[in-house]
Amino acid sequence: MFKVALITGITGQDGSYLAEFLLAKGYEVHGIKRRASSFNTDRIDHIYEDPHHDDQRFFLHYGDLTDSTALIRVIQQVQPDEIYNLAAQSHVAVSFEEPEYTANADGIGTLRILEAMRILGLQNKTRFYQASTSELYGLVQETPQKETTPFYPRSPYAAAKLYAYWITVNYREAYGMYACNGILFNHESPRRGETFVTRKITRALARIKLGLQEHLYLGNLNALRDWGHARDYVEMQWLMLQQSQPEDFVIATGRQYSVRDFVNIAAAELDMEITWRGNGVDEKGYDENGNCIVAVDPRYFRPTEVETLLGDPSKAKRKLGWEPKTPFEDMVREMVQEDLHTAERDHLVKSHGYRTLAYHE
Ligand code: NDP
Ligand code: GDR
Repeated sequence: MFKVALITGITGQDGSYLAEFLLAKGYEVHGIKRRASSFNTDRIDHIYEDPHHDDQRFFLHYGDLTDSTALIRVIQQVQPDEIYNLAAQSHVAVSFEEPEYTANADGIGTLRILEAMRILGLQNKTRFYQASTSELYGLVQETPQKETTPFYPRSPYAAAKLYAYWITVNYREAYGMYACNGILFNHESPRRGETFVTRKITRALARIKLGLQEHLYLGNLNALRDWGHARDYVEMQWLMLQQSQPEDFVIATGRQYSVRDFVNIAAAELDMEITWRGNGVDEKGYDENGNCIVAVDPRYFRPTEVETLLGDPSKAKRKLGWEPKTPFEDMVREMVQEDLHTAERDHLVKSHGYRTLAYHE
């Protein structure tokens, strides 16, 4: 008998990789997507199955983490063996602009799913994974950060995720549910949202290289992160639900780079030289030597910043036998090459007089 999984946030970066992974394992996969005014399934279109086929194993349902009734309806209909709660307003900077919505979707949204499981009597059948985050450590109290390191959230996003973390622990302890937190450090890929710093950099440099864009403006260049590959990390999300006991795990690479390092490595992949500017520039994005100017724009600073994150994944290694597979440099190369490919397509389209997609930072 195949297992049935329900993924919230299936249209996002992790949701798309996890859906591929579970389908390859023989699962029946259901995903919750939001209604949008235009198509929002780019990342999963390649695994979409025609609902008219008899042997369909991939299904999409409308729903939203702010809508209890829809969540209860979908969970009742699907009767999942495993729920992966990946849906979230996941942008830290945006959470300062939309703190209430972020709390509702990322914090209370998690409670809504756990309660739906209880209301439907699924607490002994369905296993639950919560997408927790290294942002919980915020103003770090210990380096490297591990499962026992105290939390100190530094954004409305992190505060909402703190609630989600503890409500997951509470439902495990109160009702004996198989519920666990993956405390995942930053993970990236060619499918990363375009406004997160890594993808913003690889996309902008590829476009600048082909003359499709002039400037790259960034915020805090000194921020340090532990960046892994999303494809490696979704395997962990699954592994955490296959154990005899539910536990929380840190997932990280144990290596740290700055935003500036990321720019330099991506630029080297494109044979580009970088000139750094402390403040924004008015002129074109190249200096007198033809070097690409990367400038700081304080608009991208956050009211409270997380300066440094470095994870200690030794518990995951010891208990789950897990290790990240993709080296940092290979991940940057993959992202750069995919964005270069897209930029080449856009360049071709533009050279034939057609409009390309708008560029937003
Ligand atoms: P993305 O931003 O790429 O995807 C988020 C997903 O959540 C999208 O499918 C989005 O839908 C959906 N979503 C947003 N709001 C709602 C809502 N109110 N109701 C239903 N669905 C909603 O995030 P990632 O894939 O990168 O991350 C997955 C999860 O892991 C998130 O919870 C994130 O906070 C967490 N996380 C991510 C890390 C990372 O480095 N990537 C690290 C640690 C934790 P739509 O496509 O319509 O916008
Ligand atoms: P983060 O990712 O906040 O760590 O959250 P992001 O890529 O947005 O920022 C990483 C660091 O880069 C600095 N930075 C910039 N960030 C953005 N977005 N744009 C810029 O121009 C820029 N310049 C510098 C930031 O200040 C920050 O220090 C991600 C999300 O996926 C969360 O959902 C997840 O929980 C955490 O990772 C772990």
